[in-house]
Amino acid sequence: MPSGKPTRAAEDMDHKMDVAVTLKEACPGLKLTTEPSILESHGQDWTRFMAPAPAAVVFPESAAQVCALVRVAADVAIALVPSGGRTGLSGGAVAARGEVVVSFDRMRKVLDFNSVDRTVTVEAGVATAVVQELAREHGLYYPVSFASEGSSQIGGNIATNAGGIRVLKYGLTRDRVAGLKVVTGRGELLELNRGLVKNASGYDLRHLFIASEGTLGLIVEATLKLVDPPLPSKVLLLGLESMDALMRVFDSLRSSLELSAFEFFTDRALHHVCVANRISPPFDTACPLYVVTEFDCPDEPAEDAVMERFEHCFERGWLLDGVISQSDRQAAELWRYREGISESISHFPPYKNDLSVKVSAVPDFLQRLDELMNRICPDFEVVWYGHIGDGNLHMNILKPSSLSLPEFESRCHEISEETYALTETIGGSISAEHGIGTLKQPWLNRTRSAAEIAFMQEIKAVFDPAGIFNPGKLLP
Ligand code: 2HG
Ligand code: ZN
Repeated sequence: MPSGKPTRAAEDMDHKMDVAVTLKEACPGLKLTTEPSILESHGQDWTRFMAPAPAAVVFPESAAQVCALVRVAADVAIALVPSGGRTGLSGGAVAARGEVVVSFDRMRKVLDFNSVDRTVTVEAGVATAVVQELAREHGLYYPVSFASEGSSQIGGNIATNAGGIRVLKYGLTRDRVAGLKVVTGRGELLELNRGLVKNASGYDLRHLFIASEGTLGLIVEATLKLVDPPLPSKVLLLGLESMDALMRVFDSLRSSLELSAFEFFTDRALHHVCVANRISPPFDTACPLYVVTEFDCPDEPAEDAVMERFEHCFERGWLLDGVISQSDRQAAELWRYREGISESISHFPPYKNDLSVKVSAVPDFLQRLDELMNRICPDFEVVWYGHIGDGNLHMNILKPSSLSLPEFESRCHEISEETYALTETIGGSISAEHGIGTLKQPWLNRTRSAAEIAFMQEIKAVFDPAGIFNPGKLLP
């Protein structure tokens, strides 16, 4: 028998077993697993840069079980990583250091629909698409929408303040949250804002939990505001001549149309979507840039306004080509060119940037970023797309097959230094809608001042005194 000090791997294994045994004893009704395939699936999100290594995954079924779990975890210092649909792109739901993953897969109840308040109250594990469907069934609309809405969960949407393609008209997840129930690091259940429209009774703690990335507490329930169903709409897919034309077209269209989305992508992005989905490009003319935009189009005057705007842009040389949807089916086909991009490049894998600047700064930002990429990484393929009507650019750097994942990551870190320095100069953010997680954490100071970060750390210590919630994420 070998003797001497236990190895690091053996210590890790012992720690994981201790954690599982402690939780099993202290929380007898809580479903817990250490099954390797579930540790792997539930210990990661869609980022591919960290290996999952949780000690266990737990599946609470009620807020009371979450409270009990947190009390035990705080007592014996067990780190908890909240996990929703795990569609995140910044490593916020990754458990790579022997943490316990708290999955909300068994908290999927719809608790209430109120037609007078126009709200729906759901447990945290309810999928975004279920809320959308529920709203539709009641003749209303839940406007937060993005490609992963079928599997992403409301708790995760709130924890990252998810955006998506309709922010231009309807705002972010934050704008939809009328009330929250959260479990703090002391194991207390807080009910925040109670679904009220007006509530001038002091600090609105609800907003601290939105975009907190699981670092302040566990969201167990949410009351969400629904809106009127949208008017009939149409989708335009446009081919553009230059980045400069992009914002001119945006300005021109929104001067007379009610836009609900204005999304862009480059020819490289189009190439990957077409290859992955075996579809043809939309136009015979190859264009450097494309826009998918959706707008209310309830009647003939609205259709006339679209044609008038299209001709205006075309005559000025901003547009090279365009097609307008004639049916819902065609609208969905046009959206596919934009919505399919992320998945079509996921196998490389890409290194993701989720940048935002003020809309007025978009042209300057795009041009300077393009120059920067050409200077510092001409050897990499960089794919651009995003919600450019909100000032949000998704810049994906694709891993060449010649580099290992760690080599690629280290090059991307060097690139990030410069990308984020530029973003800071322009007054932007290094995360528009994906969160900071672990991937962007080293650069938080490019977007938040030292004083802000210090306040954020103090706030965390108030809600999570034992430091058990998602340690290492968001904050240094
Ligand atoms: C999107 O807008 C998503 O498609 C994913 O936010 C962005 O893949 C990305 O970088
Ligand atoms: Zn996006």
